[in-house]
Amino acid sequence: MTRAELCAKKNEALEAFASVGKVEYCEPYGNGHINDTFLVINESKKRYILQRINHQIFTRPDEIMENICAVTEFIRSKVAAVGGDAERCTLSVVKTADGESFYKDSIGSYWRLYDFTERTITKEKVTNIKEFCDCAEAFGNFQQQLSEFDASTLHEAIKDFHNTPVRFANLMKAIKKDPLGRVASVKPEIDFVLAREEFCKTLENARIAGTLPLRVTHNDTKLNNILFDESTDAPVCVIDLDTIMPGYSVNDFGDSIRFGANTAAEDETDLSKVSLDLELYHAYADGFMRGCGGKLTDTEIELLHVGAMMMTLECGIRFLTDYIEGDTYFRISRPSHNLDRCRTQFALVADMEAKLDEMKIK
Ligand code: ADP
Ligand code: GN1
Ligand code: MG
Repeated sequence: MTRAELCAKKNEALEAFASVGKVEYCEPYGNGHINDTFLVINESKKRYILQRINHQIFTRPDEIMENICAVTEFIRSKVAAVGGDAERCTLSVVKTADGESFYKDSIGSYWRLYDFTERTITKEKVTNIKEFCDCAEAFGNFQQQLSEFDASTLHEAIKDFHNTPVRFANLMKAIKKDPLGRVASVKPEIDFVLAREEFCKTLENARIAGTLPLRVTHNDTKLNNILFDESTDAPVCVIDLDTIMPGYSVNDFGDSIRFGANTAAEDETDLSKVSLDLELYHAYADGFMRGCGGKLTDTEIELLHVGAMMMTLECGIRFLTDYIEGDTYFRISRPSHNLDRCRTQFALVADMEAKLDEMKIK
């Protein structure tokens, strides 16, 4: 879709959310890789977040919105019951004039609207240990808040989303197809993955053996998916709820480490800057376990470091697959962006392997 088309469609969508009234401002917002996000301001200066759901990736936006409505209502009632800030503790879905949680436009794109959570900021990079520890507690707490939510009622937003052996198999398929002839140029990266085929199975094997429980998980626990209070800096709520599904707690832990305890950005091209910050890692582990309220089993705690390596390797595999397939999944802003992201992930995996003993939670 061109920018002009997107613009026309967002106006059509905004009309469906009649309660917004006259719109004064609507411009792209945030740094997400998947959905199109806009900040909307109406004539009363009330702010909203409008998103076009990427339905190439989320093939059932109706199911995603059912998940999000159920989970946010559950969290809100839990927080209200203990006298907490029910308004800001989770996302608030704005309904269309027809009472729906999303709007399907005339060309079949899906749109949703949230109240903008005021007096909050998002962060792309960790600046101090306390902030990372707070983030850990927020994601741990999110899991705890949902511990009584019946996971079997959730739709599987993306099949096999964090099933690493399936991600491995998808890479093999992409290599075989090689639609753009890129495979020859990424041989070291492919060899890196092939050497870790057995490792990819670790968590799935633990689940099959019955030692790793399935929980309601967030599945995209990046720092920028938490809103922080702009004055106190305390976490206010967890956002980006598209990928809530049954999953492993260690993967929620791991994805945060991948993104936040890396001394470099996700797409850094100078690989000498990439490493695991062990101090951040352990601060996060402490905060996460505290946030989970003692609910993690011994096996989960023993596998936390595996989750960190797994999410980093898996994300690298996904970036590499997308590079080989022609950058059809993750939004890129330069031709080799996905390859750069992949190399950063693999450099981080290599550093984690060197620090394995120090990563184990004792
Ligand atoms: P993506 O899936 O593309 O990452 P997100 O749902 O994470 O999309 O939203 C992108 C950005 O928009 C977030 O990082 C955050 O800065 C901002 N954002 C999203 N929802 C809200 C909200 N309810 N209030 C304030 N900011 C928000
Ligand atoms: C995507 O949408 P965003 O940027 O929060 C992706 C995650 C990846 C992440 C890598 C639905 O998340 O799985 O870990 O990029 N989300 C989806 O930065 O695939
Ligand atoms: Mg996000």
